[in-house]
Parts: sequence; structure tokens; C-alpha cells
Amino acid sequence: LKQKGAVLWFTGLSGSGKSTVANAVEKKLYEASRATYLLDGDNIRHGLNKGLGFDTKDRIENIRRIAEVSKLFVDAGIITLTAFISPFIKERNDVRGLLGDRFIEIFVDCSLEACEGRDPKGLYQKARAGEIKNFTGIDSPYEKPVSPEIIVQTDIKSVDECANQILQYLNTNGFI
Ligand code: GGZ
Repeated sequence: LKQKGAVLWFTGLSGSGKSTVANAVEKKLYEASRATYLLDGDNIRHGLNKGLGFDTKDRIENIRRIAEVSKLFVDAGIITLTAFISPFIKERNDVRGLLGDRFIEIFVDCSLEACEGRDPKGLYQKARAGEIKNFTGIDSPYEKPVSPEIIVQTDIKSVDECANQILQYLNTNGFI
């Protein structure tokens, strides 16, 4: 029984496909008999982090708490997947410091144009109209990872190809 925990830390713009790829990876890990847990906006921003917004201070606190929770899961031997924009290099590096070699940074690389074109929730349109302030990529920064373990290009590759790329990495590095 493999019980080597790790966090698959997905980072990227809103609409880049973080949750979609993370869900596909989770399904494949289940098929490989690995215990997993997915942390995303649905179970974190509506619960533990209810009350946090999107200014810089709140985003930093959002990521800090997610990192601490991830560490608990990783300690329990679980492959933890996190799907948050996590826009700042500094905070992601802090998570790396907390988790060491169990931190796997995955840059979900998708151009702003493509994300904005998808706009599944109409949020970019609202941000452009000034109805949402501090929207990542529009009037709030996104700092691309400098040396992520994995880059998946969701505007070029299919969800399945991106998920397989991640599984390949986990296999090569003894996590599955
Ligand atoms: C960015 C926002 C904002 C602003 C609401 N900026 O595409 P979504 O809807 O489902 O994912 C986005 C989500 C981002 O929350 P995170 O916890 O991932 O952000 S961070 O890591 O920066 O703390 C988007 C929605 O929340 N959303 N307002 N202003 N995204």
C-alpha cells in the first residue's frame, strides 16, 4: 500500500481549467487505488475561509490556511489536490517551504484571452464592466510560476492529456 502523501498545487487564472484537470487527475488516482482529497473553492471558500474576499490580504490568508490544511492531509499520506488561483509567487514559495519535497506545483497555463473567451461564469465580463473589482488578470496581478514541477497547457491540450502528464510525473517520482 502506497501512502506517500503529496500536494498537487494547481495554480492559474480563473477559467484556466484548474478544477477540471484536478478532477480528472483525482479520478485516475482513484483508479490507481490512491487516497486523495480535493480542496477547492466549493469546500474551502464556503467553509473554513468563509468571510475572506479577494483583496491581497485576504488572498494571502486564504492560501496560508489552505497550505496548513494541505499539510495535515499530506501527513496522513493522502494525495491532496488544491485548485486555487494562488496568484503570488511569495505565497506559493511559502507553501513549498512548509511542504518541502511533497509540494508539486502545477502551472495551469492558459492565455488570458482563452480564459476570458471561455468565461464560464461570466465573471470576466463583469470585471471588464467594473462590476467586480480586483479580478485576477484584469485589475489584480497573476504572477506565473518560475520553475513549477509541471506545466499543463490547457489551451493546447485536452483535459485527458493534461491529466496523463501529471500521472506520468507521479509515477516517475514514486507517488503511485
Ligand atoms: C478572481 C474571483 C474574484 C476575483 C470571485 N478574482 O473561476 P472561479 O470564480 O470559479 O474561480 C475564481 C475564484 C477564485 O478564488 P481563489 O480562492 O482560487 O482565489 S485566490 O487563490 O486568489 O485566493 C472565481 C471567483 O473565485 N472569484 N471574485 N476578484 N477570482
